[in-house]
Amino acid sequence: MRKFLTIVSILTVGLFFTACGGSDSSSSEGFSKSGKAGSLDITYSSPKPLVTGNNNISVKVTDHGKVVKGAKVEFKTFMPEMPGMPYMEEVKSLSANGDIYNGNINFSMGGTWQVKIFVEKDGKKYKYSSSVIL
Ligand SMILES: [Cu+2]
Repeated sequence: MRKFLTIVSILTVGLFFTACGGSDSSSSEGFSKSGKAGSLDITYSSPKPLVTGNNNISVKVTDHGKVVKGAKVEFKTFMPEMPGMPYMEEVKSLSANGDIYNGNINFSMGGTWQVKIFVEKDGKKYKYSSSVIL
């Protein structure tokens, strides 16, 4: 329960800063993180800051600056077992949508979530490892 209250406090502070950032453009209020999956560059983003619950996540995959289309992209989230909570995991296949792949990603609780993005293209498999804190 104390952890829950801590999370609520953090969220409240976060909302406070968001509310005070009125002059920011909407794009700067969103979420974005990038990294490498082998030779590929991966960016995953959301138009809004990530929240507990549903998030509209987009993944962009590029190969030396060129957009990679026609890949199979899976978005895995998991959280190690913690006191009072079993190991949690969800894998979602993202839908191709123009230059990006997207889907709804549900984070069922606050805390640190591990993120793995699996990309399969032309028989090759790539993996990007990341994490988010909610
Ligand atoms: Cu947990």
